[in-house]
Amino acid sequence: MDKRPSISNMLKEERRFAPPADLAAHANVTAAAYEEAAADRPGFWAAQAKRLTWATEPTETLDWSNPPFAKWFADGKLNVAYNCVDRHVENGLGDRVAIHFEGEPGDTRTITYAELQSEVCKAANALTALGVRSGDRVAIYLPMIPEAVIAMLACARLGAPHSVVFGGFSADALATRIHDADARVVITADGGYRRGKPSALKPAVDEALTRPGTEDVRSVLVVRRTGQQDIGWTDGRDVWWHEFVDRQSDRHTPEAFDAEHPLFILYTSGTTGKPKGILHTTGGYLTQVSYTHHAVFDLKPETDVYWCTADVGWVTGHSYITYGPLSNGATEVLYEGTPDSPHQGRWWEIVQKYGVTILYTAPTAIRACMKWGDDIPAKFDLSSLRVLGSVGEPINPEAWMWYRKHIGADAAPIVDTWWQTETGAMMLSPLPGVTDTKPGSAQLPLPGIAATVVDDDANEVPDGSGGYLVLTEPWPAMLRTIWGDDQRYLDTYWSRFAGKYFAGDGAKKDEDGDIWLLGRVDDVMLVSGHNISTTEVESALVAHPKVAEAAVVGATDPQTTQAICAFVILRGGAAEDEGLVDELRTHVGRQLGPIAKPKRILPVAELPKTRSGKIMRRLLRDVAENRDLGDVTTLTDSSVMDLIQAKLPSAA
Ligand code: 6R9
Repeated sequence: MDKRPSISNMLKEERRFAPPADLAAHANVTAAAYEEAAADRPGFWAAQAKRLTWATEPTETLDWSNPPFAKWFADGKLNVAYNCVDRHVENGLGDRVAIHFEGEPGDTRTITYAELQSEVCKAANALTALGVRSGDRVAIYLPMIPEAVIAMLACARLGAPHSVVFGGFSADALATRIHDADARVVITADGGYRRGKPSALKPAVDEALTRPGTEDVRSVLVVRRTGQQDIGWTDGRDVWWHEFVDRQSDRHTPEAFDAEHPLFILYTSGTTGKPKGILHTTGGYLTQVSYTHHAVFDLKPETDVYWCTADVGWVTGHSYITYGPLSNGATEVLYEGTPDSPHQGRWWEIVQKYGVTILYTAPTAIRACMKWGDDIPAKFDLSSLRVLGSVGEPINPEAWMWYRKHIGADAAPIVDTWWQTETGAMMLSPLPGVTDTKPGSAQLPLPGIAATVVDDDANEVPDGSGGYLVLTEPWPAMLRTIWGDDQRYLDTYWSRFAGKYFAGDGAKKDEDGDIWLLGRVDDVMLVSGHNISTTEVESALVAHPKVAEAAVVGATDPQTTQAICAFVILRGGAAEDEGLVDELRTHVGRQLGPIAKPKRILPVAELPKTRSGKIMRRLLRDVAENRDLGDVTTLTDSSVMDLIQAKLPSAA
């Protein structure tokens, strides 16, 4: 077999931003954390585990006797909901706001920690009354409303692993996930608000429960969110939350579970094959999400107002809406809707209204805001913001600069956090009070994490070269397996490089040894013998003042193996004139070298995205190669593909 050359390192980025002096002076975590962790990694994590309140303190830290099946803190016992709720109330913080809820239509709810405690207790009592016992699986299919967080915590309180299914998924996707996890109860709502309209959820549950493999679901607990939908009702199976949960006692004694007790299963969409049920457990997971939320956002729970814009249906919502912030006693915003309903300044209006200090969002949203124009955030007072986070995709340096300048007033540090559903918690990120940040780079493993970049033969690449991102030591929040499929766990993550976790992402080390993510390995393009990263070409395109967003793919080409084909979205106001394509090709050539010049460039109105906002390059490759489109079910909006195909002169 031909040995593939390593991924090229073409993009050079010289800009550096030092942490603000007063943030650095009062930072939760300093450079000493790296040294402590390097000297004794398990000892470092054992110290972080003390952030939690254990019913039985662990004496063991890591059991790696049967790799890659890890056990962390195995002889410790704790209750996750107690750690996220009750202990704060016991510590006198019952009146602190846990959640500022903002519904899309503008309705609001303020929930203190004391109120959260009674809501979670009532929900736990309700689930118990529905027969849920420790170890039973519960599916949660809800919009972004407080009950989503309450339901997760109620399950955690009972030791009943939840499987949250994103509310935008179809009845089929829901049925597959209910079946795979063998869930017995489903928690849902009549509907939610999306782009100014009520959008139904319950009918999808009814449909899912007609599919084979879901017969064992005995109860469906239904939140009345919109009250505007006619919904079907199955007596004896369906119960209203407001009738059944609200009449339960608001007292409930939490039971302590083993640190390795399953906490949740979360399915990764995955581009091929059946979705993988990623299994996370209790003590190690909570330790790492709590620590990283404290360290990476420099959270000061007394004064900060934190907002993560993700959906609880994704891992970012699990770890950085529910478990991380609440275990730290944070005050957070929970927003139901989309960034442009009813207007394109909605997010900035929310930041201003609640005085948000820490914002955690995704590059796709930042690029959308760039496209809508600088004048929109400029209308709002964003001066409360002091730390900005990014997650989900590589952030193009120009999007990073825009985020810093137009949202962060050229002062707030940006933490670009690399991690995955599988890693459970953040793995690579700058620290806001320590790191000199570089636009577009996740930079370095967090204290206690070991990661590097290797070549095809598993050798670490020298600084200045590209390869594959691997994790070289076990970490507390790591997935424990794929639910019901240990072999797939071994094959997917641990077989590519012996003894190392293969993340599936391309990456490079720059001259300082800092790590840059280069996109999924499956998307890397082979052009005339060079492996070229999609991320670098996209970033070069986004660096042109007329481009807001870009997606590039390698399309089969008789001369060069693959040819670079770029789809670009222009910034508000930029015209699609004749010279544009040449101008962009020249610009990329100048930024990265002639080899990276796209052969074709197509301005488009939208790009195909997964429901969590990641660009789906596979579909664009199908278009560029004039193939029939593959599976489009995970797309947010499948009509964008028709628009893109219509633009292609060669398409049928
Ligand atoms: C948290 C989350 C994981 C994949 C991951 C990578 C991409 C996430 C990133 C990033 C570059 C970052 N990714 N964060 N790429 N820089 N800061 O998104 O989990 O949905 O499982 O996706 O997302 O490709 O492998 P998940």
